[in-house]
Amino acid sequence: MTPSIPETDRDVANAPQTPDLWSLLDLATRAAQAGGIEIRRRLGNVTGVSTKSSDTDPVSDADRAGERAVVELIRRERPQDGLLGEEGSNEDGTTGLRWVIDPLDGTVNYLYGIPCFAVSIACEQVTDGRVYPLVGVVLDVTSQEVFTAVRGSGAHLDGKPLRATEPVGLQDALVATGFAYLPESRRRQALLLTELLPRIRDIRTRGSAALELCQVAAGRCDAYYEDELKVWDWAAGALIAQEAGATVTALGPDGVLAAGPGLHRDLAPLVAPTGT
Ligand code: 2AM
Ligand code: CA
Repeated sequence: MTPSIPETDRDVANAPQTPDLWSLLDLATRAAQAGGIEIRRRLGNVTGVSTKSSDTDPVSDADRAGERAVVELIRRERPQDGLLGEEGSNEDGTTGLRWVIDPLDGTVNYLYGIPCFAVSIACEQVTDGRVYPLVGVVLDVTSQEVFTAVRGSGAHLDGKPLRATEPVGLQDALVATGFAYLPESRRRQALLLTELLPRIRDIRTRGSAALELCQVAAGRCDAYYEDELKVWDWAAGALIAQEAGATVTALGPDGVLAAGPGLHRDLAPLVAPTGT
């Protein structure tokens, strides 16, 4: 006889709604496209430029319009979810889901017309103070490449699976990094680089954390580290790199290190931020 399942263990009627990850990915992708349209429309004719944390940390009407477009679409389709955006969106929501939005990552490139800037959108589940990334989308606005990831289902570029490089020895590693906006942070970051650069193949710095993480996912770079970021810079890209097989960990309180597992082990002690 089949043992019966104790009724107290099962509550089908009141089971919490589990989100359909593919529909979240679909919404994230459409929201990124909507933001991208606003960003592209203003390219070459950027208005309303001001600075934020320092004189070299710009924001423009394009950043603000991009975030408005993204938020409008998400609010329309999932009005109860939380929101956190670089340009000020901040709502708690009631579903336990939170959308993390960088409407224009790589703002300096954008202002110079350098084709390396992106819309980055992640959707995360926040439960008991812990954050579980569910889906991530990074749209390279110029090339129109769409990098995506769904937790547990891999990372893709325009539908093709992505794989981070592995194994890569330290001396063969092409390592990407970026620099903070504050002068004292840059001095510290530059000093660290003087020790690292002689030990690796070379350094790349593209000015967009979101796209750097996608380059690692696509094997176009072996590693990326940067130690003064905000969650919207890396939330989507980190899931994309991780789902492509990279190890992605925190670097200090506000940074991230992403690389294939072996290279990650080698790099971690060399790129840990120092107190100076
Ligand atoms: P942004 O273009 O949206 O400003 C460049 O090093 C990368 O790091 C970019 O993704 C940039 O985002 C981000 N970045 C640099 N300094 C930052 C800071 N102090 N706070 C948040 N993001 C920063
Ligand atoms: Ca950013």
